[in-house]
Amino acid sequence: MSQNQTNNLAAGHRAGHVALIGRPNAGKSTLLNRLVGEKIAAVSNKPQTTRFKILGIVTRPEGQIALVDTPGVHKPGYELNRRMMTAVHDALLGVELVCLIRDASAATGNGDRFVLDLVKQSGKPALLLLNKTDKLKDKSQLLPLIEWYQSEHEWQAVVPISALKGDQIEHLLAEMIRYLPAGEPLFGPDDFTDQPMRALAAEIVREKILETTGEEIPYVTAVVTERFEEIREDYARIYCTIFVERASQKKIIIGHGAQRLKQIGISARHDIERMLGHPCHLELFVKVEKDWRERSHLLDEMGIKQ
Ligand SMILES: Nc1nc2c(ncn2[C@@H]2O[C@H](COP(=O)(O)OP(=O)(O)OP(=O)(O)O)[C@@H](O)[C@H]2O)c(=O)[nH]1
Ligand SMILES: [Mg+2]
Repeated sequence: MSQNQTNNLAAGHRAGHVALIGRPNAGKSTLLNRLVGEKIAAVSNKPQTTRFKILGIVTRPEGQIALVDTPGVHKPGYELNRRMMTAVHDALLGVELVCLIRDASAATGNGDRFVLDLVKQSGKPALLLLNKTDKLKDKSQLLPLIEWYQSEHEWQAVVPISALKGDQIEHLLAEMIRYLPAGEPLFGPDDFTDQPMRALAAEIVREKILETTGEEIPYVTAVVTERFEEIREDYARIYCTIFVERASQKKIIIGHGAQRLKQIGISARHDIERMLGHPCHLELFVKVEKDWRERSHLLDEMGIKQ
């Protein structure tokens, strides 16, 4: 054992994996980005934004948290959705602590019961995170919710938060670390995700599409980075393909006079450049691929694993 490792253990260092589980739109990816301090997951006001597990690493002197963001729990229809739900089950198996995230400003529905049952069945220690407290007029509105969840399950802690505004985030980190096992850091001090740059770039493009289009498009769109060329240390060329299912959807994404696609490209490039720390050239190509949500090889290519 190295001197560093001995020091870490003597200081009570803790480390482990923590899953973020919840209904679509509960704010899991917003919380992941907030805790990691980098934008690694796409966020949108449309449900089912996240499609695969995304690891985010939070390193503090007292512990290291490997956070696993997951797709929102929903009834799977297509192969895409079945894979999304497999990612949820997988995440639950591979962690030491589960965080159930609930939008505290929304009414309780069958979906909430379903998520609760998944957490219970996992048999893992769990924290209950009541998110979006900034939307509540009065914090006492949380009380019936807390009562219901506590009557259903034994939580290590209940933590009201606002992932968007950052309320109670340091307290939440301390609670997560507290329930992790003693151990050495699992990742290097500068690591913050398991996602390669090309995957992050594709997710940024997808987020911009969700931002600029209406209700129908999110579900039928996927983005793949076909080529990521690091021309110089300070310049990259990135080529992404946007998949849709029908010619009419392609028209929507491209927009009148190609204005929408241009807008998507500009705002995606802006975010990608910020992530890379240098300029890049971003080219977007829209392709109609009927039934891509059911086609295994395309889903594999998109990184949406079986
Ligand atoms: N007011 C408020 N909005 C929030 C908060 N957290 C997240 N949101 C918003 O809720 C919406 C959904 O956020 P996401 O982080 O994409 O939710 P998610 O749980 O990852 O959703 P899926 O990936 O679809 O399962 C976005 O519009 C966020 O800006 C919060 O604390 N307060
Ligand atoms: Mg998400």
